[in-house]
Amino acid sequence: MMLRVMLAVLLPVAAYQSPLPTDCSDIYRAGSGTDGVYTIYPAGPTSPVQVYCDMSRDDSSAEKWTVIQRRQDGTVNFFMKWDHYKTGFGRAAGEYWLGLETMHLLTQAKTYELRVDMEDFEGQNVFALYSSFSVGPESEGYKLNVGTFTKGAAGDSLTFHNGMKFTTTDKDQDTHGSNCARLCYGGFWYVDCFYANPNGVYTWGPSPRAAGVQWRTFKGLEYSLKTITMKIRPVAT
Ligand SMILES: [Ca+2]
Repeated sequence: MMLRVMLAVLLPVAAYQSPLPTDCSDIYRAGSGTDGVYTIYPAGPTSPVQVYCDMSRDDSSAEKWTVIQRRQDGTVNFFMKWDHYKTGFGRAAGEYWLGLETMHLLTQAKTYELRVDMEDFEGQNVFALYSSFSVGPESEGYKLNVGTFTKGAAGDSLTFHNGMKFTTTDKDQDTHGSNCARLCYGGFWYVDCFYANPNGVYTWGPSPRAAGVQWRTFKGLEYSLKTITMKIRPVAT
């Protein structure tokens, strides 16, 4: 009887002292400082999500980057439908899309900034940094809210997409007369259609049409990038 009472008192306290991590910053604070795949719980203890944590970039900050999208070798098909973009696909150790629902849950819980790292096939590495990033609820089409472009030699190809709902081949929420996901072979917060197409077809450099992995202000609309990674971290308070 005595033991049962003690457990009832102790268990909630223990759970409170070790909350499950919701992003890579939480994992870093819990003592893991190396880049790699970790498990986060943005939707609670019954919904683990595998994610890649970039712990090493920008060592000076106590906040660390959670990768939400990554292309690097063309091994994962990104020409996917709504349900896949909603729940996520690919593997955290390689190419993947974290999922719109998880992005929404993460970015409604904390204020995040966004960094987009990219590389061409000639070895140029550039980035674009945005002061804030959040994804609205599914009931509002997973609308993109991106803050000010603050710096980066990649230039600003994302502000154009700010405020747009997400479009896939089977869910047209763009402003184009046709469906941009079909025209550009991806899924994104298309307008009519894009300045950035990070989820386009992986086509190894020069691309004859605007359907590759593209960032217009870096390499134009006829060049598909070697790598592109979207990552978010809490804004230091
Ligand atoms: Ca349309």
